[in-house]
Amino acid sequence: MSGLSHVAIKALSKLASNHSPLCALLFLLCCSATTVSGAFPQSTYEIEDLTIADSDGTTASVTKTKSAASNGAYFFYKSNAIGEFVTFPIPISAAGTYSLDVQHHLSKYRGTFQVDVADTLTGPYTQTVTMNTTVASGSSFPTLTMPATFASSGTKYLRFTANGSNPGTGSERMGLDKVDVTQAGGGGGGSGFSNSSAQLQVSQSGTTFDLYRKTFTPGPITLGGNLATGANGATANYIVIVVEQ
Ligand SMILES: [Ca+2]
Repeated sequence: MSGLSHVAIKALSKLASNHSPLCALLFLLCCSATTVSGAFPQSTYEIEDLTIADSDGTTASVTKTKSAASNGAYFFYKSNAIGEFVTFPIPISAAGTYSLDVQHHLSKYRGTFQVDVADTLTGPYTQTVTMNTTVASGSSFPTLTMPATFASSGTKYLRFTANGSNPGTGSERMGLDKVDVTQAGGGGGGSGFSNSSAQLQVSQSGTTFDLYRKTFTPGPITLGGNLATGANGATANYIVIVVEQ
């Protein structure tokens, strides 16, 4: 089953239990769809679920469960010296400028780190951003935003390198929770939607819709006009699919 079919089924399921005007729109979309092609990749990656592509060799690293973490868990990298690193592959669906939002664990047992990206596993690693925050107490999961530009689609590499100790405990360990990958521009309704590379064809005219996605936190959502700033190649209209998470 394709990712979009799964989305459509979830939308219909929601329609059956809640006859709101928004769900009626979802129903119209599902009945019109005849063909779905292309992948529908995630734009959120739980770091504890990613496969390590490279590291300095630190082996005592584990997945830790914590209710406040995204998906209830994060990846604990037991780096104990500045310069130790771990690298993960990240799929990028299209060339362009992105925001990579890295959610990480902050506590007195976490040091600081930098994030770099590369087109190949061996580098060069560039576009560095640095997480400079340490705390003496408490536990939280803040987000570090990393702008990144990719000249091509495909597998890219995200490297986390310990670059400072927690002054209270001397720890250089890293807690890595998730990465949200959002392409700048593209998608009707304004910027911030990432291109899924999937397309939707409708029966009436053979028109093709490019599918973009974005994750919102609960609350009111305002979508701009079809040709609002950030639109990329939009024409007549756009359709919204809502998937509850
Ligand atoms: Ca997580």
